[in-house]
Amino acid sequence: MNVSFADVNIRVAEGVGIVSFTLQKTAGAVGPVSVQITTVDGTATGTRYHFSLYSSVLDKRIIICPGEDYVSINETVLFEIEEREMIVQTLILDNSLLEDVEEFLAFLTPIAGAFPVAVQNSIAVVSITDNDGK
Ligand SMILES: [Ca+2]
Ligand SMILES: [Ca+2]
Repeated sequence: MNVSFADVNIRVAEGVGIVSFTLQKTAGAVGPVSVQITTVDGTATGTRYHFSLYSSVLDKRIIICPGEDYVSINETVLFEIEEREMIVQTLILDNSLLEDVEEFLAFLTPIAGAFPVAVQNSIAVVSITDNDGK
């Protein structure tokens, strides 16, 4: 059984809000299998933590992501027997800095389980295009 990124070259605008990775399971439908999806910084800088605070002015809670460009992923993804495709999403952070196109990588790695799984097209590159230029 194989799990792969459907698209290994993903281009998003900084203001897009969310980036989606489509994971596809092919070559057989036996058994639940797990893979790990992990992001690694390139020129784009991720964050692994958030904090929240309450704004009495807005009467709302505000979630702050102190990273600069996107929220990192380090998740185990389980495909059930019948599942062929899954989408993993994370946040792209819209700052107000004028920047070049920045990139980060997402990796798929197999997790040993009852059913063997291999990964193909296991590296996806996300390019974030700045939206603060003139
Ligand atoms: Ca911006
Ligand atoms: Ca920017």
